[in-house]
Amino acid sequence: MIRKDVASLRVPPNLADHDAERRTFTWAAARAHLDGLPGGGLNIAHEAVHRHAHGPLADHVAFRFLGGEAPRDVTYSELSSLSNRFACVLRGLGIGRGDRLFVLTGRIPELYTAVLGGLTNGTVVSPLFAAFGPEPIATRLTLGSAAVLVTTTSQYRRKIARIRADVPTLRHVLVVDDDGSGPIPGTLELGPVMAEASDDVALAATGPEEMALLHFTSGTTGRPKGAIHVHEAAVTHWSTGRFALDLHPDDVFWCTADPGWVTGTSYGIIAPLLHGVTSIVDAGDFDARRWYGVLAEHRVSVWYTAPTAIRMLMKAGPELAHAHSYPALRFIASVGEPLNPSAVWWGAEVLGLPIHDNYWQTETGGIMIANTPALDIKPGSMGKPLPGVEAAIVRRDANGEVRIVDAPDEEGILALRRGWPSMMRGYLDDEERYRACFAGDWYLTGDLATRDADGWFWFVGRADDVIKSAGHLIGPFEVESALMEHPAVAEAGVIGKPDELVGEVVKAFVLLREGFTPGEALRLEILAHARRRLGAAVAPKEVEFVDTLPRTRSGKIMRRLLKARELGLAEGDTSTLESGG
Ligand code: 6R9
Repeated sequence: MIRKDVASLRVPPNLADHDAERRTFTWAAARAHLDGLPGGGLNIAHEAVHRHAHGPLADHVAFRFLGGEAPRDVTYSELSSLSNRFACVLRGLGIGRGDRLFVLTGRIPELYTAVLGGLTNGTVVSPLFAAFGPEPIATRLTLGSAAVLVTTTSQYRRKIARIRADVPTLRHVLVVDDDGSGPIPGTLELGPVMAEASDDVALAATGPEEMALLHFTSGTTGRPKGAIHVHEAAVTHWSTGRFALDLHPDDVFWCTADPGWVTGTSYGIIAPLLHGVTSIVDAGDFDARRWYGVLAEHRVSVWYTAPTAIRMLMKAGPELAHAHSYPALRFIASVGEPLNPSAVWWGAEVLGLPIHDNYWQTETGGIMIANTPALDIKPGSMGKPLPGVEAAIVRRDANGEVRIVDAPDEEGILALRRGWPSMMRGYLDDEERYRACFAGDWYLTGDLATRDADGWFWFVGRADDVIKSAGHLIGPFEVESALMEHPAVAEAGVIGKPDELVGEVVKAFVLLREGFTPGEALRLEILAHARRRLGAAVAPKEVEFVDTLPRTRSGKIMRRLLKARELGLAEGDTSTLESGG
């Protein structure tokens, strides 16, 4: 246990007494910290940007973009103006409220402008991960009925050109020229159209329950699910920014997640802006030496990162960390996958600050369970439910009824009582899968966990076959489908193979068609095929040829059995798997 002494914290935490705040907190009171719009409306872009642009924060830096030749600072008033210009561009193209805007770029300023400009215009925004290959991109653009896409010339030429015809709803593509390759027929160059656009546009008077963001996430089977989030979600982003990330006005905040994943949007864009703080955006990939440099040089005070990154820093050795000092750093949080107790301690020893694990999902829109600054840390635990959040461990009884498990330390499904503002409002066009997530008032996360006698929650494993690799959620079905498009592949079963560094790596078991023989050349060819289609973020790292794939009587591939074999467990003994996965 890491004991906290609130009096000794350099900055008094926003949440001085976790349990006491939970007793008095109301969402209505949190909502009162936002402006709202006349007539009961709410717009995330107004709360995050425009209201600050006309107040004392106008000249405060909203984003510091790293990755170009020199850091580029964008103030709240500049961000507001750029977002308005982008909204004006959309309007000029006939893109309005409820239309769908997708963004596929690296972490460049245009991504942030497009997201906030889209929201300003009342357009629904869906950021995609730039390391997706053409197939996951096409699937998401199609499911989401994309009307407009913002991307770069390099992404366009490599991925969009070949799938564009498959997405008939896609009316406009705006490109940022990132490789000097010049105009592409059928696209508009973003720079020039932005230069011509006016920044004097009326904010869309969106309602709190109007769709704002669409985040795709993966399930065990079938197509990706588009989790619908509404403008009201900003209330959770505000309160979790305050309580779980402890944001204070002078903070320099660095969320290392990409907006193509939910963390990078909720906490890489919205929450810090709601609090009027300065955020660091680093366009580069992980690099231990550079990351320590960013923390030190830009005087990051609150840092939100992920277990894989922390494990990579641990591996890089303490010397690199000690090449700098971090006098500004005061709070470190982590999310996305289980955080090893040793990583919590590593933070305390090497950086002088323990790492604070927290838990949530694409569906929950914001942090639900957290180790907050004043709360003692039990390393290995995800912490306690935040103010406004009620969590429980539940199980189905013999009749299929969901029952709350009251006894401590009993494993069951982690459930959250519905009612927090950033809960998804549905899966796009998939009412059935959405309904299946609930039992009465309880949202079932699909994660297995325990709660101890003191009320701390402990992650046990996922109840399904979804893979978490480097914090990124990957659906095995999407990978299997892409593999089966290779002429040699008859069938494929895909699992997450435990990995010390990235949590799990994607591994595929492949059954070849008649006439193809296993061999190194074919294995590499299948790996390359998958990488081309799916992109580096999703493609398997390992392919193993098999003679048979284990199946249920109904013909479904038993991924759990594949995993048991991989782990050298007795095949009948998949119970260990359930809790270990
Ligand atoms: C925010 C985000 C959600 C899944 C979730 C769980 C896993 C998230 C975790 C954690 C252990 C934590 N997860 N936080 N597992 N400890 N602190 O990651 O959203 O990409 O939708 O993933 O990630 O399995 O259900 P998303």
